[in-house]
Amino acid sequence: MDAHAPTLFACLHEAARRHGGRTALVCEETRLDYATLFARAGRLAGGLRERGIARGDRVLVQMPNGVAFVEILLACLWIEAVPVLVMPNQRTRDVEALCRIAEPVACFVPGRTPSLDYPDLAARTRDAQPSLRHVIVDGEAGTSIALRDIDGAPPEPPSCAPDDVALLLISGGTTGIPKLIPRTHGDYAYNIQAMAAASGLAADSVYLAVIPVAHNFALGCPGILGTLAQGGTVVLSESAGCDEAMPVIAREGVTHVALVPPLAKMWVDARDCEDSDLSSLRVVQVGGSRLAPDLAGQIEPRLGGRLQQVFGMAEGLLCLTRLDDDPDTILGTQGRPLSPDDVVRVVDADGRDVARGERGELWTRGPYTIRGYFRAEEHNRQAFTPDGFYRTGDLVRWHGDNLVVDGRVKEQVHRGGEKLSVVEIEDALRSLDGIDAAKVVAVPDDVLGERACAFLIGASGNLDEVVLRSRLAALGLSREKIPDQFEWLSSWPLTAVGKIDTQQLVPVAQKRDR
Ligand code: OOB
Repeated sequence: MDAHAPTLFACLHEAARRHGGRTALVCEETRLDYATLFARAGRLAGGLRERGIARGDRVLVQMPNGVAFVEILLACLWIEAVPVLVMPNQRTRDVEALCRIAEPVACFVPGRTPSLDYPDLAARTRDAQPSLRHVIVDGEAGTSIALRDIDGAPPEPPSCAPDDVALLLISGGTTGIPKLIPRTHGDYAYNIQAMAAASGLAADSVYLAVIPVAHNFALGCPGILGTLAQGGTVVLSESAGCDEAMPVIAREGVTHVALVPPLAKMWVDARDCEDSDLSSLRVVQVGGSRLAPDLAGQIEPRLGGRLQQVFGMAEGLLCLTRLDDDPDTILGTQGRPLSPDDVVRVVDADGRDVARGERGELWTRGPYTIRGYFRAEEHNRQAFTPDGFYRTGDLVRWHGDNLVVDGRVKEQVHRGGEKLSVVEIEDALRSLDGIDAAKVVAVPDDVLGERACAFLIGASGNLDEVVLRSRLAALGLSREKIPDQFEWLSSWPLTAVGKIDTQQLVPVAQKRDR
């Protein structure tokens, strides 16, 4: 990274200086202007430093969408401590595993909520994790430290370098132990600024965060940090439900919002009865998992605002449709890389480039993509090539200048001798009357190696399997692509950020007697 590139902290600090009196944050009844937000973050930074938290120390942050999240993040950057951003509903097992790798000296948690006693959990983690000296609670603290009691004179702004690690993100994978992703000041500053430009976000924009801001999408694509670096207004909502979020869009004149596909579906369906004025919306970003073309087509008519598909990963690479792309590109592709310096290869199982337009695994290297996970040498040898490409595990193909994502390499069903694309089967299923949503997973099978199990959601009740098979055949789906098993659900199991959690579906399919 160029030594003169701006750092993440400098981008944000400069925006605060330029836009002091403008509204930076809105959360329920709280409204903070830039000057007040930075004054509060500075005092928190001073208090943390007085407690001995120093440059390079890792600090676990497991906070919901709220003002405290932003203040804590800014305070950490201020004293050059490295926040480890954990999703509020990330499982305890994950958090403990992350602690063993990151060895944080402090952790920030909310007060007790109806669903989880965060302070109690954090205190127990502290007992098991010798590095963890401070448990800081935004609420009733008990034996821990209350966030409101941390206060000190604001330190001098830091003089960090672009290559310094600014924050650690958590990998999105749902298998195994999550990995820590070191994002630097320089790469993340580029990330938020280039994404702000590509999504038309400027000082007069209002960004609504409904998915967890600990996730790269709502944090920096352009997310809350991209908005703050532009002098725009961030509106934080802890709930993504239409009844709460849509009136907020109307009240605050929200221009930008980011959704994951299951949430986009909920919002589109809600418009049958939810009639808040959404006419302020300019851009609706959807990403995180595959957006089916039929749902993509309903975003603009039902929510207003331009659809922008975002195919991204916490490891770096961001692909996105541009606001002035033609409708076929916006509805049918996941866009093209953010930076002209992103290098994308589409390769076969032996790592050879496939012909343009053929499907293969995406490998990438570029100015804001990591070259290795934090403290994971062994895993890094598999996840990165010797010349620095990140093996994403995503199956993609070029469609003109844009990429189409066809699922994950490991999600293909290896049935008998064939490799089946789950996306093709899901699209066929969803086109049938009575099926609202479909997810096909590969299930280990004694006879076939793997079989295809289709999980289905339909408002009008379960359809008979024989009928389903004949309808799929009538669509022209070849025999081996017709799922071996069908299971009906009333709702999806979701990951911490709200994607469908396929890992939870496999055991359900396995349990069923066949
Ligand atoms: C985002 O980041 P992660 O790290 O939670 O997950 C990354 C993975 C990708 O490798 C891909 O498998 C999947 O999520 N994914 C998509 C997708 N966007 C992400 N699959 C299909 N279509 C898409 N549009 O999920 C993320 C980070 C930044 C911006 C947006 C999403």
